[in-house]
Amino acid sequence: MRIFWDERQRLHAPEKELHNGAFVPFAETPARADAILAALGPAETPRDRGEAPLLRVHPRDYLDFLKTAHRDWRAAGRDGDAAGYVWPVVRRRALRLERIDAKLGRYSYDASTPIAAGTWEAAYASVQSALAATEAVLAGEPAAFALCRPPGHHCGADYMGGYCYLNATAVAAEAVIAAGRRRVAILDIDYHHGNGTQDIFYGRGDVLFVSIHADPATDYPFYWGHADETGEGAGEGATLNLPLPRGTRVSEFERALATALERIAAFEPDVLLCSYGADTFAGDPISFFKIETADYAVIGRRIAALGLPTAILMEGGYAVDALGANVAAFLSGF
Ligand code: Q9C
Ligand code: ZN
Repeated sequence: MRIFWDERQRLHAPEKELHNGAFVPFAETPARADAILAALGPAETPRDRGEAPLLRVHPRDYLDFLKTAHRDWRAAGRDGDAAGYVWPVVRRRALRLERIDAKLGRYSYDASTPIAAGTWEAAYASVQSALAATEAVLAGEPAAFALCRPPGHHCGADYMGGYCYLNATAVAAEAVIAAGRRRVAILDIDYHHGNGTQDIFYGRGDVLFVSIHADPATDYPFYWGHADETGEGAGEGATLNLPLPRGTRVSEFERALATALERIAAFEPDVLLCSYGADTFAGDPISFFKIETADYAVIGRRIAALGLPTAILMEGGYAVDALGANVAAFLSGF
């Protein structure tokens, strides 16, 4: 299988994140990529497809914010990584925001997504890897893998969150449509609900979003991913959320997966994009499912059995020692 990764994706390396009230080492590290590359072998560097594909999803002002945030943070006399501390939840309105702290709040929804010196460059390169894998699939590869990190599925059109700054899966979906294909299905099997991806396509009937994830009643991102979120307008019925309880093992996961795959098959998409997170692993330090390494091969095989051209885009997975084996097992199913 063709594997895409750009060395610039290493440049994103925040020091700390706020976790359960304390600052702890940032979990979404470049070492994750090292672990995956060590298990998969050499990867191809994607060709640079520019900013135009990103602009199909993300507005100009948001990209400008991401590019300049860390510089503005330093200019304000701050050390370390840029992070917001106030969010415009009440009586929100369009304001011309100058102060970096105001912009950080405007363009984010949580406190676990700091901006370091290399964040823009890395997130941009991560999307380029996703576009390369998508193009390979459009050109006839049955499946391709993009080692996207930073990940993307919590990021909306104009907000970052959950370690995500640009939504690579959403940009890939729009690239598929721009290439003249009619329908795209997204299957998100990260432990956490892909709220950013859902939000971007919530009103769209040509992009099906199906997600299996930890019940947001107990797990991040809490406010989205509930079973009664089904889309709106032209997108009514084109969102399917299958929340599962903490402690879920592969047998229950497979039941939800069967439901997900049935819906995807009925949608008859031209391309499948799989937002794959290995944080469903039993040993994941921040998650609570009980999937084992060998299970991922079975899950991969079930998805591959749809027979759809499939781009697999990396999301979460924080048990670094097992991450390479988990990703390799999943890809082996294809
Ligand atoms: N106390 C992805 O897997 N932090 N993002 C949770 C819980 C955010 C995970 C903190 C987790 C985001 C792509
Ligand atoms: Zn996750």
